[in-house]
Amino acid sequence: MEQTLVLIKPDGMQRGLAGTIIDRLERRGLKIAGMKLIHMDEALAKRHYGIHEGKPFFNDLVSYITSSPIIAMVLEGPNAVEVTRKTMGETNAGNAAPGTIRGDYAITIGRNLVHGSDSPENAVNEINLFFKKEEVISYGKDTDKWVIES
Ligand code: IDP
Ligand code: MG
Repeated sequence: MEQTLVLIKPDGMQRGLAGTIIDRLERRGLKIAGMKLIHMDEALAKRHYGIHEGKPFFNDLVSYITSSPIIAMVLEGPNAVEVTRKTMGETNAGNAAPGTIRGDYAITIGRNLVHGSDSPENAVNEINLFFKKEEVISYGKDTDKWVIES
């Protein structure tokens, strides 16, 4: 089953939206396969956002993501990467559709509450960056058959 990395960013934590964000994703049918509270350091931030190095917002992005503890999660489900990003809404929260996490709780691109991997390949790399193998647990739930037809 596909997995993705989700981060509840510092604004989500500071605004007390962690429970709401987890609730949205969990109720969608995604299963929590890993979860931890961490305070990202600069080195981890630069690795995680390495693709954006050199862009005008890069330094602010690193400051922002290291400014408070965050929750890192591995979520699992069919098409988990795309389903998570659709549930999150557009990167620029000001354009995000109502009904999405960003569209309901955020209004700018620089404080958009949540991160989700953008491809299955990147999801594997990002999960390995944040989680040891034994910290990610795949398990069945009695409700699985009511969420995913077999
Ligand atoms: P994503 O988080 O939706 O995948 P990316 O383009 O990968 O979006 O950008 C990573 C993060 O960098 C965004 O979520 C946002 O926090 C920040 N970011 C991207 N573009 C801008 C910008 O133009 N100004 C400020 N921050 C930005
Ligand atoms: Mg991205």
